[in-house]
Formats: sequence, C-alpha cells, structure tokens
Amino acid sequence: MTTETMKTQISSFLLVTLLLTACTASQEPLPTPVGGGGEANPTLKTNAVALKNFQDRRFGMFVHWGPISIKGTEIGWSRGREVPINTYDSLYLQFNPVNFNADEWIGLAKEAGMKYFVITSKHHDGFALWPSEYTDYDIASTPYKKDVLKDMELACEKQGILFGTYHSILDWHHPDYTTRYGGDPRPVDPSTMVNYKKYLFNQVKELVQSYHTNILWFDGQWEGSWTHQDGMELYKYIRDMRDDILINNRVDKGFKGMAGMTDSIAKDAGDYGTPEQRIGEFNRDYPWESCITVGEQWAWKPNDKLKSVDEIVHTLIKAVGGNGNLLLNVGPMPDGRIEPRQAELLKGVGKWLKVNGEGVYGTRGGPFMPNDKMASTHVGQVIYLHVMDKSLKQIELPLPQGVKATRVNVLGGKSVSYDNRDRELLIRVPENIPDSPAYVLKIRINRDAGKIEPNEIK
Ligand code: FHN
Repeated sequence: MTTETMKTQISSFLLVTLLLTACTASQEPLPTPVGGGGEANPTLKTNAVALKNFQDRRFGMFVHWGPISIKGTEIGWSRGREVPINTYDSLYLQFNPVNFNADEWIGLAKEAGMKYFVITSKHHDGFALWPSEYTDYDIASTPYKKDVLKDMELACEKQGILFGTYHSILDWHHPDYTTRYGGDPRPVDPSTMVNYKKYLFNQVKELVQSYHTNILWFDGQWEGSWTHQDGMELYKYIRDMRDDILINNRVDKGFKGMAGMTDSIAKDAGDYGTPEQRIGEFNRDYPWESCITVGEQWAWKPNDKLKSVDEIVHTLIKAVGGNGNLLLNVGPMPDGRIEPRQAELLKGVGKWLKVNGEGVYGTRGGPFMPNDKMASTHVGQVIYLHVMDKSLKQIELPLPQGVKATRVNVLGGKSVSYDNRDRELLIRVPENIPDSPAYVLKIRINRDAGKIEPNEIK
C-alpha cells in the first residue's frame, strides 16, 4: 500500500470519527429519571431518552403571544384589569399578524443558540393559537386565519429545533371553568368543571396528535378548580398517547412558588421543575428549567425594559452550572415580528455561544457550584469553568486527592498555565482574555468529572 493511500485512509478515518463525535449530543449516560406520573402512577417514570435530549439542548426560546399583543398589556392577567373583559375577548377579531414568519422566528432562535422552542398554544385568556375543533375562540376566527401552531411545528422540524407548547390549565374565558378572574360577573356552577376537563383533555389531544408537541409546558395549575388527581390523570393521558413527551411539574399541584421545584417528586406528577424569573438551585437529582423574560413582561410590551446580553449570558451560565436549562422568553409584536431590540439581544447571546457553546450543550452542572464569579459544567473527563469575573488573576479550584489537570485552555483560545497542587488546581489567568460576557476554561482531568462531589468555590 503506498504512503499516499495510507494517508488517504487515515484522513478518511479521522474525518468519520470527527463527524461521529460532533453528531453525538453528549457522552453523558442516560439519566435515571426520578419524575413521572405521581403516586397514582408509581411505575410511570419520565422518559429517559426524552429527558436526556432536553437536558443536552440546555437553552430554549419561550414565546408568549396572542391577540392581547394589540394592547401591549400582559397576556391573561390584564383581562378585566387594564383591559375590560369584553374588549379583551374581542381583540381576536382584529388580530392579523401579517408579518408573522415562523421560519424567521426559528432562524432567530437558532442564531441565538437556542435548541428548543415553546409557544403559548393557549394562555389563561383561553385563546387558541391553532384552529381547534373544540372552540371558535381560535386563530381560525381571526382575520389572519392561518394555523400559527402548525407553521411553528414545521419550522422547528425543518431547522432541527425541538417543538413544544405551553398550555394553560386554567381558562378564565371558558364558561365551564369554575374560577373567575378580573371581576368576571358570570355565575359559576361547580358541576360544569367536568365539561371543562373534557374540553381541556380534547385540546391537549389535538396538541399531541395533530401538532406533535414534544414538550407539554403546563401552567395555571394553582387554582382550586384543578386537583392533584386531575394532574396525575392528565399526565397519564398524555403519556398513554405518546410515551416520549416531556411534561413539566405544573401539570400537578406539586409546584411550589417561584422556586419551581416539586416538594414530593414521588407524590406529584411532572418530569422537571420550573423555577420562574429566577435561577434554579444546583440539583443533580431532579431536572429543572428556569423560565425568564428578556424584558419585564411575558407578552409584547412597547418600550419594555430589556436585560443586557451580559445579564442573559450570566443567567445561562448559572443555570447550566446548576445543572438546569434556561427557557428565555420573547413577546412578539401584534404584526408578527419579534421586536428588533429583542432580536439583537438574542443575536448577542448567540455570538457568545458560537465560541463557548461546547461548555453548554450536552454538559451537566458542576463539580464547582455556581456563584457570581464563576460556574462550571462537565462532560466525561472535561470540566468547563465559565468565568464571569474578569478581574481574577489566578483561580484555585479544590480537587479530590489524585485528581489532576492534564491540559487547560481558553475555549476559542490558547493553552493556559496551571499547577497541580495537593488537592488543588491553580490556574494563572492569561493577560489576553476574550472581551466577552464571560470566558470559558476547558480543563481536562484524569478522572470522570461527573464522579467528583459538587463543592463551593470562592
Ligand atoms: O401566570 C403565568 C404568567 O403569565 C406566565 O405565563 C408565567 C411563565 O410561565 N407563568 C405564570 C406565572 O407563574
């Protein structure tokens, strides 16, 4: 065999290996799920493959959108408060987002480095963003008429983004739902809740069977009209239709305050916790995802006060460092565009992820727990140290006896000087660190980083 032939064979082998590695979302093993269908369904556990895929993706786009964007007030909550009920409930007759383009939205999500997408199919105001068989209070009855949800599903599929839907259990518009809000004068007949439950289950069936949602992001579970039994029944109903769907913990009553976790995972149904407008606590046992707005309002608000790129990148770093996901919310405008200010913000986050995404996607949190200066993630024998405090000149990291670094470099940059000391790694921060919201040190060690006990760092 000539040398040339050998060279060609070796380079082809290397190329195939490289491609296979690049295609593997994560070397992390399948999780042993702890969530599932709650005490009524003790053997119905979270789908491990769906959970791993969700955790590997780490960063998603959340969208709160509907006819209320015409008014620029909060979706659901402004019905009967800033906007009189009759006015709110008639807005759909004007809703005509002629500039809506699902491929553009998903293209922006991809440019931002987002790997999944969750949109409000129905919020607390009861408006369905798809032509539902079970109501006329839906997109088909608007001047726009077209099926927004189907367009979003197809755009996600085309661009490799995981498609999910937010669905409100409570429905302050539906006459059979038995809790009123916003001074709604309609009398309540408790016996009608059984009809509303049938309506809710039917619409969820549409989302699963006609829109192939992969994530059911429930909300609005907190009112007395919905019970723990209802939550477990709905969880099982969905999983019986399709086993590989992920369902958050707001399907049931276990969600506790904005901490978003579930007090009793065995008792309450749900596959992951949902801290809201805050970063979840470090947790390697129960998966979680923080949902946070780019501005102050979930739905479109003119001149909303937006976060900065640095703030969002630091939020993402602390979330993944805590072993969680970040679902970042934008509120599209009434004409169907995502506001240019919000789009620019997302592109700035995407620019950081282009260089540092290796330390985010497919990783798990730790072993060094997040603080305001640093956070860490890991895959196999690599630790990624995300450094937000750029004033640091050297970094000491506690390591167990015998665990040594074998190489350290800045992601997207050169090798970094370090010393393996007794139970400590000392890293000398290079002069020319990247001018960005944070830099990431890739630390190769001689041990599986997932086996190192999590600990605090100063
Ligand atoms: O009431 C909703 C609110 O409008 C928004 O949808 C958030 C984000 O999920 N969840 C509820 C508040 O906890």
